Parts: sequence; C-alpha cells; structure tokens
Amino acid sequence: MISPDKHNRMANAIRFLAMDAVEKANSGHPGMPMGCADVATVLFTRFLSFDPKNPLWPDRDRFVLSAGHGSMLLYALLYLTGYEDMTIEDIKQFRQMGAKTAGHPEYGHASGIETTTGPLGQGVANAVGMAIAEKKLSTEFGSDLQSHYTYALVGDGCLMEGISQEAISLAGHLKLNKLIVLWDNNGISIDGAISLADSTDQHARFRASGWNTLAVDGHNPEEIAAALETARKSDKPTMIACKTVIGFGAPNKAGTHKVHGSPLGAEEIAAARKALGWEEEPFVVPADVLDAWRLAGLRSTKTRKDWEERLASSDAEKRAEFTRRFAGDLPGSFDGAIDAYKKKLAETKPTVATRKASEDALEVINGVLTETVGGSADLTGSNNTKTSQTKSITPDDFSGRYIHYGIREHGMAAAMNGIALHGGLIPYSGGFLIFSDYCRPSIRLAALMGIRVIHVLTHDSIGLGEDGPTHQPVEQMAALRAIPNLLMFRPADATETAECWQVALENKHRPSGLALTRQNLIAARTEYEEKNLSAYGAYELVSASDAKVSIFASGSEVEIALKAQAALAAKGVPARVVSVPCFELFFEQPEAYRKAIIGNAPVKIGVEAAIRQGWDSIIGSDGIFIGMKSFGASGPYKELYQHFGITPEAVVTAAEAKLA
Ligand SMILES: Cc1ncc(C[n+]2csc(CCOP(=O)(O)OP(=O)(O)O)c2C)c(N)n1
Repeated sequence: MISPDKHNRMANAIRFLAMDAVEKANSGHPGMPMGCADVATVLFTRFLSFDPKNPLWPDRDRFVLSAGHGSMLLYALLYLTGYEDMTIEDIKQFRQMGAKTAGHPEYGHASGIETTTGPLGQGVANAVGMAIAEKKLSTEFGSDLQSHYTYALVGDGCLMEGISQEAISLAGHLKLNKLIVLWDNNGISIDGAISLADSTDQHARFRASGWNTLAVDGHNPEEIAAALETARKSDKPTMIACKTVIGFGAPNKAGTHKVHGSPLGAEEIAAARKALGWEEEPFVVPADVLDAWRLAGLRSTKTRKDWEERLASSDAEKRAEFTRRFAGDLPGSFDGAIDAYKKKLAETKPTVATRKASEDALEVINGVLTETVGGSADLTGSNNTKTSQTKSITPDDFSGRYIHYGIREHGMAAAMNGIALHGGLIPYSGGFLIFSDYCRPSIRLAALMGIRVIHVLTHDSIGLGEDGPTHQPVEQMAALRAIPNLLMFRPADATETAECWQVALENKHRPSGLALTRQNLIAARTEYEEKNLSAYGAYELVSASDAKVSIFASGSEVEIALKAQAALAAKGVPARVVSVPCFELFFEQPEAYRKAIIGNAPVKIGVEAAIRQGWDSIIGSDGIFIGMKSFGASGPYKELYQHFGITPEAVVTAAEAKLA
C-alpha cells in the first residue's frame, strides 16, 4: 500500500523530471506530464501488468500514450520503473540528436514504447487494434496465454481528431471490454480553453458508441484507483474522464495553455519546487522515491513467471505456434506453398483481375499462415480479401479471422498498426486505392515504425471505369511511393500478385500496399520461374538484342507494353519490356542490376495509368511517359483508355516519332 504522501512524491518525481528535461532541452511539453502524473502513478503502481526486465513479455498489459506530445511522462515512467535502456542520462538527453528520448515517443527507440505517437488520435486507434489482437489471441490460444488489458491515455486533441470516432465506434461495436481509455480532461489545448473550439459531451459520445463511462478527480489517487477497478470488470470498453489541471504544481502557469508546450522557465520551476516541497537538484530523484518506483516495476514479476510456466507446460505444438507467431516468423511451409501455386499459375495462365488473383493467392496464404487477419472497410466483395479460412469476427465471437472494419479507412489502418505492434498476428486490409488518402497518416506511421501491415488497395486506376474520377486514382501511386520504407506493389498478373504477396509477408519490418485492378488482365508471365522476380522491383519480361526501345510498365499497363512491343517487333523495331511491380525494391537493387534493367536503348517509355511523378528515375527526364495528366472520367474502361491515350498504338507512335 502506498501512502498518500508517498504517492504524491512519486507523482512529483514525474513532474520534476518532465519540467527539468523540457527546461534543459529548451523545448517540449511539460503541462501534460505534470497534469497526468497522478493518473499515471496510480496506473503504473497498482494496475499495469508489466515487467521492465522482460519488456516484450507477450501477455503484458499495453500502455499507449496517445497524447504523444507528453512524451516525458512515458520516459519518466520507463526510467522510474527500471527499464534498463532508459537511464537518467537518456532523460537528460531529451529531444537531442540520436536520443531515445525523442520529441515524441518513437517505437523501437526504447523498450516500453509500444507505439509511435504524436499525430493526435493515432494512439487511441492503435490501442483499439491492440485490444482486438488480445481478444483474438485469447480466443485462439486461451486465456492462460493471452489475457491482458490495453490502456490508452488520451488528451482533448486525440478526442477531437476524427480518427478517434472511427476507433471508438469500432471498439464499442466489438465490445472490447479490456480496453480502458483515460481521458486527460484538462480543458486546455494550444490555443487556449477547449471551449474555443469544442463543446462535445464526451461521455454522451462514448456512451452512444457502446462504451461505459466514468469520471474522476484526476488528482485523487483513490478515485482513480476505484474507477480503474470498475473499468476492469466492465463488459464494454471504458472511458474514464480524469479531471486534471494542466501543469499541476506550477504556481502561476498551471491551468493555462502557457504550460502546454513551452519550458516553464527557471523562476516558475523554482516556485514549483517550493510549492510541491521538492528540494532535489534537477534530475535527482530521492532514494526512497526511486526505490518505491523500482518496487512498482517489480510488481508483475511473479505474474510474468507464472505466465512463462503456463507457456512451458502447454501443449508443445501450441507453444511452438505461439512462440513462432510472436517472433513474427513465417512457417516453414510458406515458401513451398507459394511455389506450388506459381507452378499451377504457369500452367493455367489465367486471365484475371489482380484483385481476384489476390484472393486466390490469399486462399493459399491463409491456408498455411494461421496468423493473418483480413478485413475490409465495407468493400469485401470488391477487395476480394475474404477467403474460405477467414470467418468473420463478431462482437461475441473472436474465433474468426476477418474484421468488418466498417466504412472507417483511417481507423482501420491505425487499428491494423496496433494489431501488428501487439504481435502474434499479421493484419491485412481491404480498401479502394483512391481512399488510401483517407488512411495515409496511419500508413505513414506504419512505415516510420517499420511494422508489417499489408493494405490491399483495389480499383487502382481509370481501369475501374464507370465510377468515374472521384474513384479513379491518378496521383495515389506517386503519393504512396513517396513514403519512405513503404513497399508499394502494382502487380501485372496472377503470378506477380502471388510474388508481391510473398515479398510483403516476408518483410517483417516494412508495411506494404498492393494496388490491384478491377479489370481482367492477361497472364504476363507464362513460364514458371522459381525466383521471385517481383522481389527485384523491376525485371525484364521481354528481351531484345540491340533494343531500340525499352518499355517500362506496371500493373495493368504491362499488357499494353507487351502489345506495343509485339507491334514494334512486327515493324522491325527491336523493343524490350520491363515489368515494374515495385519502385522501392528496384531502387534498392545494386547499381549494376539497375543499370542492366534500365538498359541503353535510345528510347525509353514508361506506361502507367497514373501521373508521371517518380517515373523519371527510370525513364529519365527525356523519356516518354504515357499516362495520366488530369483526373479521369466516368465511362466504360476501354473507352477511357482510348480517351486518355493509354494504348499500345500510342506507345508505338511515340516510339516511332522519337526514333525518326
Ligand atoms: C494530428 C495533429 N494535429 C496537430 C498536432 C499539434 N498539437 C500537438 S499537441 C496539440 C494540442 C493538444 O491538446 P490536448 O490534447 O488538450 O493536450 P494538452 O494541451 O492537454 O497537453 C496540438 C494541436 C498534432 N500533434 N497532431
């Protein structure tokens, strides 16, 4: 039992570490950690099940600091509770180059940082994904191996962002009763009082979305503890509104926006030291307080050991599967299954839309990988993401492997990040490529974090036809290719689709997107090739000695390139075709390979039913690009290709004109 006085001193340790670190860096956000110190102290000393000596213990509770600007709160907690890779030196290096204690919490910088936060609203949506993963894995492996809570600390900003509504309504619908959101209800954001911009009844909003709601004085430890006790027993997710004072302890600035994102200044910090009775020098935590925190860090050791015993004594097959899946390794049978499938495709040479080819590949993949969890943002029949193995997950039955995310692209992508971060599962989604714009911030964070989420993005060009320009991606491929560390695939046929899926799944530390067609495509690859050619990013599909023309194309336009090549050959113009399923992988190849693939034909032509941006790196600024220069139009797709001049004839004419 922690006495009220000890609680206060433990919370004050967080406050002063935050104040002093922000002051030293001359940059950062002291207000939130100071305001939330009591809530965090109660959570970490009495409830959170975690083990700083085993930070990746799969059944630990997850804690997400959704209000990522309050990063010093998390860093202080990690240091105080005894995470070995968070020292007082790291705290002193807050916000400096190369420091683990970056401006906002960054996944992978130090253990105990469960996700990268800072873009408001993302964290709470990640937490929803983590809670989904827990419920799913608990159903699959049993509560003796998976049974933990997920806590998210959110600010007013997180709740104002639209993504939070998508996340909250999904969590309420799925009855994620082990998800507990602590709202830092301090009534302040950067511009001043929240009332300047918002008058939402947050409790009413959460209740309308299927949540349980509670309210406490966020500076009263017993009230906070009682609410957490109640929340943990709920059959719904719970939101606890914690009324706090931003910058609590700063005598003149507390309760105002002045403490949100600026150093308090030496004078105010000295006044806070006086007001809170804290005599220590900056970055010094009194021994009795540090001891109490370190003891709190040891609280769950026995729980973790008991869990390890349960794992050790569980059925050998189940244990091996659980361990493999949390290591993120694919089963040994995976490559063989893809290979056999590629052999079959080489024989059948199907003419098929790549969205359907993706479904067929997934049928093989989901048969050998138990960890994939599919889904779609209400476009299941269009995205072809559901296979015979993936029964729907419902609020009362998580034995399925398919999530109906509803029309919530952004929430879906952020929840997928949470699922991947949780471990044990590989999430893949379904959506239209055009609406990648709706989930771009979460895709970007997946790339920044280096996590394996896979987005199936169908209806990838004017080839979708009649739905028209609102639905026809033009700039989305270029925009997605612009995100570092994201693998954007645009396969040309069923074989490439299978290969792209293989690469996406094998990349543990990168997210992927697969841009897939609605319209049928002929088989570009007609021979079985053991090597995964798509893994090179670009490869020669048709060669020609002394080629005068090199035609580079991706996805559906490979068919156009092949037809143009044949027409040129018939006219005695030697031409080659290079399929480019993935820019990023191609640019990562050794220079010699890139040079050989780009070749030295005098005419280089890129064909893609999208904008030119990015293609110059392959065709050169003097290359010819056959693609889109404007938005699309509504009409049958073959007419659209004619209308926009993306045809084999256009390629031939352009090549001949340049050669003349
Ligand atoms: C998506 C997004 N928009 C804007 C910001 C910039 N920003 C950081 S904190 C903040 C205000 C947040 O207010 P609140 O959640 O109440 O935090 P508090 O003032 O209580 O610390 C803003 C606008 C951001 N980090 N993310």
